[in-house]
Amino acid sequence: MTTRAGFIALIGEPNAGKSTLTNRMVGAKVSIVTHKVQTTRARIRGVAMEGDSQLIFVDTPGLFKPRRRLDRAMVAAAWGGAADADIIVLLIEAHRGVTEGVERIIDGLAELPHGRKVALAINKIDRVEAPVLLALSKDLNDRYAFANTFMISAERGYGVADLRKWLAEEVPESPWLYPEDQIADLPMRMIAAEMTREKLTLRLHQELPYQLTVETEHWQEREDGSARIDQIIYVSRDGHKGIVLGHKGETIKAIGQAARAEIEEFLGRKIHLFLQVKVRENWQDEAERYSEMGLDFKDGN
Ligand SMILES: Nc1nc2c(ncn2[C@@H]2O[C@H](COP(=O)(O)OP(=O)(O)OP(=O)(O)O)[C@@H](O)[C@H]2O)c(=O)[nH]1
Ligand SMILES: [Mg+2]
Repeated sequence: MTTRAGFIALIGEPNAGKSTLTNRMVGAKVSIVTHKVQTTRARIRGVAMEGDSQLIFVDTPGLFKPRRRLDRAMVAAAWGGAADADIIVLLIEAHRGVTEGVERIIDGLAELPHGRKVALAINKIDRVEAPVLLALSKDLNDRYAFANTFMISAERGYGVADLRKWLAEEVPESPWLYPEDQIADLPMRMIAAEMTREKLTLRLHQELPYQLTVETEHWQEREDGSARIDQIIYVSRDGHKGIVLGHKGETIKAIGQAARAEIEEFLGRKIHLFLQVKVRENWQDEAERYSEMGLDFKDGN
């Protein structure tokens, strides 16, 4: 049997649907998804099998004009993921078309190692009519020599099977790189922290989700098969702590319940989740916070 395996980087503007597509390909939620931009902060690998091919999807942070140190580290992680991959899939939002951000990304593609294969996936086709799609596809293919173009809805699953089949043929001949039953390449403590960050992002407004980070501090297995997980939510201001806690601690309680339910579902066993909020004014300038997130601190320079 000839086996194949390769890394497929999913890149695009924030909110394009990269994490949704990763999860759909893997068949499980390995990367968090919200309706807000800049949800994913580091590279997250999800593993999928298609026939004799192992497809390792590299979900990346969205590409945007970075301002803060954290932004720069995120964008560097995304381009780094693209540079290391066997195949790149650029996700575009069908209803937004060729934005300034998309133009900038296409310019960036020219700087990748020569001969890198890039496919185009126009996502969210459930939101537009067919003629719009055809015009958009032509416009984008005039701008860059994509190896192939797919029209998909990551959320509903349209067109995803075609994309997956094509990728399975395109990845290089290689032994499989992960055990067949592995679906993610991210420590469980990080996945658990991400799940809590997702609930915080969904629940808190405006800038606050961007001003916090979550870390799993302790993970203790218990004899009854359950686990106790202690996490710290770092916020940058005293006022933020109050908002995260909420009146009589109601906000943090709801967030904790939602996160626990999701971690339990992922692990298939009982979890006791304890959340603590700490004010750490300069967490965005601390190298350790970045390594906990899976980012390179130096990239933020
Ligand atoms: N209508 C529609 N919505 C979609 C589709 N795919 C993703 N979405 C929604 O788009 C939003 C962003 O999805 P994500 O998967 O978090 O996007 P992302 O590219 O990972 O975003 P960042 O991590 O912020 O870069 C979510 O609300 C998704 O539910 C789709 O095919 N159709
Ligand atoms: Mg994402």
